[in-house]
Amino acid sequence: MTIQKPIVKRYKKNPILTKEDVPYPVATVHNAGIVKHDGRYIMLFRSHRLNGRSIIGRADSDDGFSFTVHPEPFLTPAKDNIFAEYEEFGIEDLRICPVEDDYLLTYSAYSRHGVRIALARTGDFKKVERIALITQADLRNVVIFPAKFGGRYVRLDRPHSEISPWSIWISYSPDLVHWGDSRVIMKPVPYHWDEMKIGPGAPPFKTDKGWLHIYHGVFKTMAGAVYRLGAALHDLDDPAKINGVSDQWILQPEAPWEVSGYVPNVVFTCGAVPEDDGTVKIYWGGADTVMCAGTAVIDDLVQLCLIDSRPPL
Ligand code: BMA
Repeated sequence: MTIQKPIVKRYKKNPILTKEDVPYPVATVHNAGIVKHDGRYIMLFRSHRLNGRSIIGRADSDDGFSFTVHPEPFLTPAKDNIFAEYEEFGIEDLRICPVEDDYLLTYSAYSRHGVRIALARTGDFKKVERIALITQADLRNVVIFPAKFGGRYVRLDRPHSEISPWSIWISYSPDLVHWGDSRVIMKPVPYHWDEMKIGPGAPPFKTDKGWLHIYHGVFKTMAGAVYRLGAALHDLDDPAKINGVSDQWILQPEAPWEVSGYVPNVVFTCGAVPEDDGTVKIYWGGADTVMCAGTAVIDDLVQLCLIDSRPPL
């Protein structure tokens, strides 16, 4: 089988969304979660406000490339109860996880206490209900699998550590609020493109060979960190088991708005939409400044994981 080159084909009219498209004052548009809901693409993107703290906006599209931003932000830091204390410094990098006819929204909640993950739920993208703060500090990048396993919800997460390079862990929950049985399942590889740290990216989606997870990996250079995207294939019945991780990255910063911007040399994903024609639309923030899109053939990503594999641990 021949794999399409490049593996991820950039949309010709990237970037697909910039701060100029947003009708309220923001400095950036990036790291968006995205799903197809009732035949339309809904994007929940992060923006830095002009005070440096982040909020989440909403943009809609019929074709997955051309988006219109709603006049008001979708989600801003909570004003009351426990969420207000932990979202004080802003909310970032939201993922939309389709689970049981609903959408679970996971996002980083920043405060003077560090960064932790909050979980909210929506069915229609109009009413949003905050459910719980589901990690302590410091944890980021939580994605929840679309299916339950042994009656439990399953998530990938990424604790911070001074001892080991930041790695991808798995945790389980009976009720979305209490999480445990955590263990590490995938680590960076020394002197490899993802050697500095890795983290969950887009919520995993089902293929006939396994759950495909597009993650980010970071390499430290003399000029700063380079963020790239990679692919891992989790076992269909047991997502803690990784059946293959692509040895090569699938996307690296190359376009002018990926190599330069607020944080140079960053492609960072929070969402991908698998399509019925066997392709997947992948969305990423370029240099923490703009939103970009591209497409890949799902089978190509699966083959890379299975044939050109590096060990997960
Ligand atoms: C990570 C997160 C992301 C960001 C990336 C590159 O640590 O903060 O939100 O896109 O760094 O700056």
